[in-house]
Amino acid sequence: MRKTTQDEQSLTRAAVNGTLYSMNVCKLGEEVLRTRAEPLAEVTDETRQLVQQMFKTMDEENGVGLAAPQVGLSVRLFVVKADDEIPRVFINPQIIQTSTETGPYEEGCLSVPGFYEDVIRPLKITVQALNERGRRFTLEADGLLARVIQHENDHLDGILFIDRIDAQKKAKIEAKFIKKAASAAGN
Ligand code: K1U
Ligand code: ZN
Repeated sequence: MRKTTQDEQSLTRAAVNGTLYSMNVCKLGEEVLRTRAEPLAEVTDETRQLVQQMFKTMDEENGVGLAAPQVGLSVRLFVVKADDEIPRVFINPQIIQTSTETGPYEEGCLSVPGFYEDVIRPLKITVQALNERGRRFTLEADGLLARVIQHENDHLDGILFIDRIDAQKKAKIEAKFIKKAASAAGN
């Protein structure tokens, strides 16, 4: 029998019995957040179950997006529910165009809770991806939607929003985060 990879096993665990479980969100310091994720080979019922669990987790955490590496799965998939409240799924996404016009927006991240910083990014993008039925689509986005898609797409490449801010601010956040995590662990 072919050996399954850790990701395939995790995907299976996420879909046990068809029951919707929310998932733990990985935090700054965990290796999976710094790993380039692999494309998803096919879109199956298991993928759709994972997508539902990711939406449930995102809603419970009051997020507007969530990428698979944030729930410990190193695959190229993310979900977004921005200000229009439309749930959108992006599998093997590619940002094929970005506007030359850029601007700041105060970003947060469920993997770096409690910290917010202005990040400068293109204001408009065009993205191509597969949806949860495995169909290819192209989307032009601006506003919060464009912002969140870029933030989530970064997660697939092991990039966090703190990598896109001033180095001193990043170092301060990392130090505060480590301190906060240590005190939460009772150290
Ligand atoms: O990837 C994530 O960690 C989710 C993240 C997405 C995101 C929010 C804001 C700008 C870019 C990307 C969050 O949802 S953080 C939650 C949050 O603080 C927030 C929610 C709605 C609007 C703005 C921030
Ligand atoms: Zn994030």
